[in-house]
Amino acid sequence: MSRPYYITTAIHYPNGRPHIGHAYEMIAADAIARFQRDQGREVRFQTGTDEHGLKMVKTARDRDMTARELADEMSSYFHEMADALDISYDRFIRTSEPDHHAASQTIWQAMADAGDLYLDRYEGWYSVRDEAFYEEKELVEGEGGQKLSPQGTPVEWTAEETWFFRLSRYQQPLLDLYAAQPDFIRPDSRRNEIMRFVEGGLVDLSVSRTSFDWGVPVPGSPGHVMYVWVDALTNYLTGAGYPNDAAAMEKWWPADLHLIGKDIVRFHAVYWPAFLMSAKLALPKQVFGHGFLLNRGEKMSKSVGNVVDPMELARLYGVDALRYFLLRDVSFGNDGTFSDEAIVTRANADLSNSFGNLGQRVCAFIAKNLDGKVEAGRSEPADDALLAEVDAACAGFGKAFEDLALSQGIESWMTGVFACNQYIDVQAPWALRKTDAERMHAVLSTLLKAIHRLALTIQPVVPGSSAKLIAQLGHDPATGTFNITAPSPIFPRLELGTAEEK
Ligand code: ME8
Repeated sequence: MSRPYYITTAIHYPNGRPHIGHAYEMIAADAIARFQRDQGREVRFQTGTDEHGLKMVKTARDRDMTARELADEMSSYFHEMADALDISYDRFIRTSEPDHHAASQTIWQAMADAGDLYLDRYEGWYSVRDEAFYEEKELVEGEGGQKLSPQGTPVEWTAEETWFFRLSRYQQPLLDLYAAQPDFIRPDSRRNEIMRFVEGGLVDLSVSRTSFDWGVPVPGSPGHVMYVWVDALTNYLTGAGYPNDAAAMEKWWPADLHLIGKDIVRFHAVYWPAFLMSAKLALPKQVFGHGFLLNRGEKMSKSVGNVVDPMELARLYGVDALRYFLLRDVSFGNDGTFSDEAIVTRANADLSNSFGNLGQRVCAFIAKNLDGKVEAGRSEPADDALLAEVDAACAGFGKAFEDLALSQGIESWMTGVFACNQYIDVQAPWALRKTDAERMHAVLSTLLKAIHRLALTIQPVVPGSSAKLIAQLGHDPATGTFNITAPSPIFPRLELGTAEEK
């Protein structure tokens, strides 16, 4: 029995509509989840929305609505996007849900019982945009001497009575963790950054707020709601059945992978393991900080006006073309850039012209001339050689995906597609029809096996299209034969769609 696999994305702030960065994270996590299911593992995959905190309160106030109304409206767009992009989540969690409040209050109590919480007065800098506290020494100077967070967001001076978490106690345990489990934080650049931060010393963390009430109430402390990151991180436990479902916890916790963006690694690799150690819960196996997507090399922002709606891209180019592009063209862990041209070029080169064309030519020929079926025919060594090459390409995909090297995995898979196209050129099955039908059958049957294998392998990346292709092949697992009926093109050639054509 293989072990169950629990994977999570960050939960997204529903203070606005989802953008392409959110879509990217869901797509990457989905491809990993689907890959793990293909390996025979039972997978739990969670995504959702992070609905508390000052940012939600302020955005709602600006829009003349309550935070709950804002959360309800915006969360539904994230939920719809997840469905539209074929994200195979098991739970879409909303932190305003009652079971999540219960989980957050339980972990809070466990940290209190450990003696790690105390009441004091907080005075310091807070960035609403990052929902983060910063030390004076971390701040940078913006235009006109304005103080900014290291992420470049505005900070405001905050002074209020709050609960503190004894983060300072966990400096050495955290450093020990990074040393004992070098894979706890990936990629290495993120790991180094976090180690430097923790080596620099940790100050206790303010973990409650009294200036607003949109959050999880602190147990036994009227007027205090939890700092949004305390409850946000706890979503991963809520999804695993904490605290009441011991069987689910036993099965799913600790999580195998928290997939998040590079800007929030500190919360996941410092605060989160410290909270869990304090509450005497097992630590997640890995935190992976993916890179940021840039629009034609530029950071996206509302003020620049270059924020891209992922649903629009999916509508223009198709969900699978978008998924394929993002996973193939961005080296996982690094920043990546996108543009309409780049999506169209990649999808046409790999999906339409290479893999799609291969499937379409072979299927259409067999449907038209052979009534959808091929016989074993007379095989030659070149046939087994091709299947071996395709097997190696697919094994390379698996090995790379196991290691979260998603783009390299797809590159490896593509070598199998190229091998098939070369084989067609050399074997020329269309010509054999008149000269050597027995040999033609062997060539086509080899190609069907290869295409089937390639379609199964790439399924985590382009699930909808692979499923269509696999259905079209009419594979009978009992006999290993194929029966092709009504083949239709699966990867259409894309044209550049511009915003004006909407
Ligand atoms: O940080 N490219 O939510 P969020 C790629 N609620 N990824 C991007 C991106 C971009 N341009 N912009 C953002 C939060 N992301 C918290 C998380 S988890 C317990 C709480 C990623 O909506 C970002 O790095 O600001 C994060 O992983 C995710 O989108 C949600 O960002």
